[in-house]
Amino acid sequence: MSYKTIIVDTRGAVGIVQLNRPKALNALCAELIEELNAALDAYEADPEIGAIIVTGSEKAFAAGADIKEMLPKSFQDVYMEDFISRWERITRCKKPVIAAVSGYALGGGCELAMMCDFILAAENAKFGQPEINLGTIPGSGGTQRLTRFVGKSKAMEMCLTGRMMDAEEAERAGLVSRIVPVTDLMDEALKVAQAIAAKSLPSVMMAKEAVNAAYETTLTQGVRFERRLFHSSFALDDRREGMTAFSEKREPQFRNR
Ligand code: CO8
Repeated sequence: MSYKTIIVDTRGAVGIVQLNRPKALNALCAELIEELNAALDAYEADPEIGAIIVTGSEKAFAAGADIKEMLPKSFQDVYMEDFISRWERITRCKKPVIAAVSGYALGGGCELAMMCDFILAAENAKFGQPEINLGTIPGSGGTQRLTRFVGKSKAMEMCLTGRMMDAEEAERAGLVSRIVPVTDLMDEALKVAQAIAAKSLPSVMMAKEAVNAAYETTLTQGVRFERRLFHSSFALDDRREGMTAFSEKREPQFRNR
């Protein structure tokens, strides 16, 4: 399938989506979101793919929702079409999704990165929720996810002032998993995605589901959910293979079942 606003590529078991509207700093328009969702559907359905990377350009992961597209919309328009609900498809991916962020991740761009499973940041990455400067507020989880990642004080300051956070501050605050040099970003993202894709996919999916449950449940419920998934993993051939390989001092041969 050919796309106009994204570039897709696969490297072994890793599916890559590169946001590609360079003239608009990858501003997220409706067409881009539909294409991103289609690419995610295809990677989810492809048994050869074990991990997905979403990235942008060196200058911008994404500078937010497309302001020019939003400008003429009325309350009725956004309310009736439930504007932005289509943007959250990425949160329903069962396969792991890594955001490789270089440059600006602002507004919806920051929200999109936070919807991924973790964020790998280049040294020049800048995160922010500048919607307040446009007379509006974050609309796709910015006030909620950012607060869970970095705590109330920082999230509140960023949402009320529109201040950007650089990569170092984002790493200190727990928003990104780690920082790498700009030129190494894709190599590092691929390395970590390939390492994940080499594991047993059903156990990767269980681990992802369990970590995500930490955001939705109490500790007691979360631990119980984790225990049930842990027990379920004993039904996997891959669990037997992993433990057998350890005992036999060899690498496991996972078959995703
Ligand atoms: N929408 C549309 N066009 C944009 C956007 C955007 N968000 N950001 C940049 N562009 C365009 C500019 O208009 C410009 O186009 P042109 O050359 O035709 O004038 C081009 O990209 C280059 O931009 P600049 O000349 O401004 O580049 P600078 O390097 O000077 O500045 C900045 C870079 C600081 C990133 C600046 O472009 C900027 O402030 N952009 C807007 C950032 C912003 O406010 N983002 C929040 C948008 S609102 C939002 O995201 C709501 C979220 C809703 C939920 C989304 C769900 C995922």
